[in-house]
Amino acid sequence: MEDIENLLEIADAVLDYDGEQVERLVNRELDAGTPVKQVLDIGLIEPMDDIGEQFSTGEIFVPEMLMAANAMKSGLNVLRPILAENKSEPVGRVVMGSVQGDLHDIGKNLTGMLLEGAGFEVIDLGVDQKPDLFVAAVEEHDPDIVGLSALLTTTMGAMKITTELLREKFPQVKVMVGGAPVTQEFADAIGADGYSEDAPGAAILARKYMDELSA
Ligand code: B1M
Repeated sequence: MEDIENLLEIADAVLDYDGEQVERLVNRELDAGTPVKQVLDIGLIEPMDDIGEQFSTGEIFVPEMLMAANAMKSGLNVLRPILAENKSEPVGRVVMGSVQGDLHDIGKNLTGMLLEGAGFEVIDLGVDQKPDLFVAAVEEHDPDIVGLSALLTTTMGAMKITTELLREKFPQVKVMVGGAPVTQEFADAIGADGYSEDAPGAAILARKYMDELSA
């Protein structure tokens, strides 16, 4: 119970847009031995849902949403080395990015960190990536998997175009999609190989693909 209260203090600091405090409290929890997943889920991810809700109801605006995102990132930066540890020989290579028109990158970054933690080499293209840039990145890096992230209903079209283009040009490369508005049905409809609703699920899916590719 005390642990939960400590974790809610992190969430409060995100809601106060106080990155320094988030960083300090996340370090405190790690020193105390609190499981990283709890710090991530309760301390960092859950308050972003509150932020989204506050934005939807007009209580806050884009600058506040950005400040909350930056506060959350201060905490993610502390967790990054832990989430990405266990590295040895890469089990596979993933190119990933947020699709054209989409500037959201927190979920993508988190997915990238967990893929690194699962042993993958991750080439992160960043945000707002045109379909052609994904194609060029596949030609350059020869990945096993491409991961696409979209957070806006308006950028799901770019996800569709990118997936179709990748499917046509590189049938051997697995395309994995995710992001808040994306669903399994949408993934199936656009011809993606797979969908995961969260970052840990994406790492599990990517491992499954590598098993299939090496079978
Ligand atoms: Co934006 N935004 N935003 N925003 N923003 C949402 C997404 C929104 C739902 C808020 C709301 O209205 N309630 C809404 C979208 C509505 C819709 O389309 N349905 C919205 C809007 C409207 C906008 C703008 C249009 C606002 C405006 O300008 N009027 C604008 C668009 C900018 C653009 O992209 N062109 C905009 C801008 C921004 C900021 C820049 C201010 C900032 C982003 C900062 C950043 O990312 N660097 C921001 C933020 C912070 C949010 C919310 C509040 C939080 C997003 C987030 O980081 N969540 C968001 C509301 C919400 O989601 N609750 C909102 C935490 C993160 C860990 O979750 O990214 O979902 P998420 O990732 C999850 C899963 O989706 C999954 O794994 C993660 C969890 O483990 N996942 C994958 C993600 N990618 C994956 C890939 C995979 C697998 C899983 O495989 C490859």
